[in-house]
Amino acid sequence: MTSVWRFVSNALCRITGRKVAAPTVSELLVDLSEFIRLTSPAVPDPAETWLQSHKQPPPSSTPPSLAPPVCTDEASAGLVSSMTESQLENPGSTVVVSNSLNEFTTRASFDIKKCDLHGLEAGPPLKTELSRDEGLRFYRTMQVMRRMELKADQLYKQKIIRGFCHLYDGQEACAAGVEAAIDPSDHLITAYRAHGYTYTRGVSVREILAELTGRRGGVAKGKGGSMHMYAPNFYGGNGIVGAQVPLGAGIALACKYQGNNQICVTLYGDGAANQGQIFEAFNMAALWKLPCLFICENNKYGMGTSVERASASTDYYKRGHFMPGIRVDGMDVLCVREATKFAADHCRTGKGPIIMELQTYRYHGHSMSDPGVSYRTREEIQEVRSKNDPISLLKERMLSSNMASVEEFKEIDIEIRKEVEDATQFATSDSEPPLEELCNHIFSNNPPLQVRGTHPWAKLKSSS
Ligand SMILES: Cc1ncc(C[n+]2csc(CCOP(=O)(O)OP(=O)(O)O)c2C)c(N)n1
Ligand SMILES: [Mg+2]
Repeated sequence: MTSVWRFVSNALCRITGRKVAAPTVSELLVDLSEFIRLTSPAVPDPAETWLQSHKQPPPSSTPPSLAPPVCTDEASAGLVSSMTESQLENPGSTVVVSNSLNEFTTRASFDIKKCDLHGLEAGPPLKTELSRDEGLRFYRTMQVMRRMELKADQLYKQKIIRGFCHLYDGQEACAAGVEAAIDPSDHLITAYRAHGYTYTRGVSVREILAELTGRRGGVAKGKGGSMHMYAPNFYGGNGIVGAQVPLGAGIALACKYQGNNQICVTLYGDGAANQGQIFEAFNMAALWKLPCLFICENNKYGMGTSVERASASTDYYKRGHFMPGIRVDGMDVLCVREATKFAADHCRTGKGPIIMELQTYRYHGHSMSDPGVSYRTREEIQEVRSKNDPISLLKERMLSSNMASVEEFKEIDIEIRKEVEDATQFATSDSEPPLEELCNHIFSNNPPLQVRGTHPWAKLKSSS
């Protein structure tokens, strides 16, 4: 044992340049962490990358301190290996960092922000539990969305992606938290800012990016683009502001009619919240007690107009008037998950629809043609990034409660980078759909369902 100790200690001295062998466990650990720091080039924070691409200095302050977790379970020791990025780029190089020794907490409970309530006596809980596996899964899901959007930004600027393109970075906790609280067999419909939900509904990064570049391997065979992606129980991707809300109520009507205990999550923005058709949909959903969870993703702006300038009341969770509502911290994935569980349960138990307002923020401008800094200050964006970023919040929580290590997050980041790079490779090399496919795959059934007066394209044959 002593000789092993001396061997490891001496090896570390050689690597880290330390003159005397580390005599204590803590000194050895310091050496080890220094070694990891020296040999692992920092994975650039996506926030920094984005800011740099926008000629901005990186945010200076660190994420806020979080409520101390109450550990409920002790973990077994975990072995975490961390490959450096240079190793990824040069598979032949041999630097592998192993930091075993971590005793991870497998489950912890966290305080979450109280939701504001409308027409309800009780709301979601103020504490929630998180397992290490769930936490890592949330981190991964959000980080994939972030990286995918940053890649879309880059491809757009290179003119490889054309047309409309609305990015979702900043809002990742909404999609990850909602999806964690519903079942894949539940239904979901959203507006044009749809890349995040397309991913959480099960579409791969590869199919999403290939759709954005208009290639045949895209999820809509390269014919839909950014705003028109679909998957099982996912109805897009809708470009007309607010139009998806009555559709969502219709899907909820189908759920009720079929008695299958499913719900429809119907998402819209703060800008859409002022549209007339939203209130018509609310009325019918409440009248018929439809299992519809209306979610207003309040990201503070509709195009270049702030909510204060656009809305007589910015209490979007109260907009249903006769319908109950909750206002939720949409930057905290745990808060979103708990609130969605509560709201979904409300719908499923026959109480009818409910509104959930998720308070969130979009980092990018409205679309790729909007730099996003003429109607808000750069400082405002940086403030949110540095104090309220959904990914950093979760990461800090998990680190401060010993649920994962820095190296482990780094390793996940490297895997994700690779996944996104591979997807980009595909999305830029796959072929475009051939012209003879232009009129195919328009209808889901073949022959198309005849609806009197609504099929001016009836002469086109569908071969879906
Ligand atoms: C019926 C209709 N009116 C106007 C537009 C133009 N438009 C596109 S997005 C948008 C703002 C919507 O903002 P919000 O609902 O807050 O969604 P966000 O972009 O913030 O996700 C507007 C006015 C449109 N697409 N459809
Ligand atoms: Mg908005």
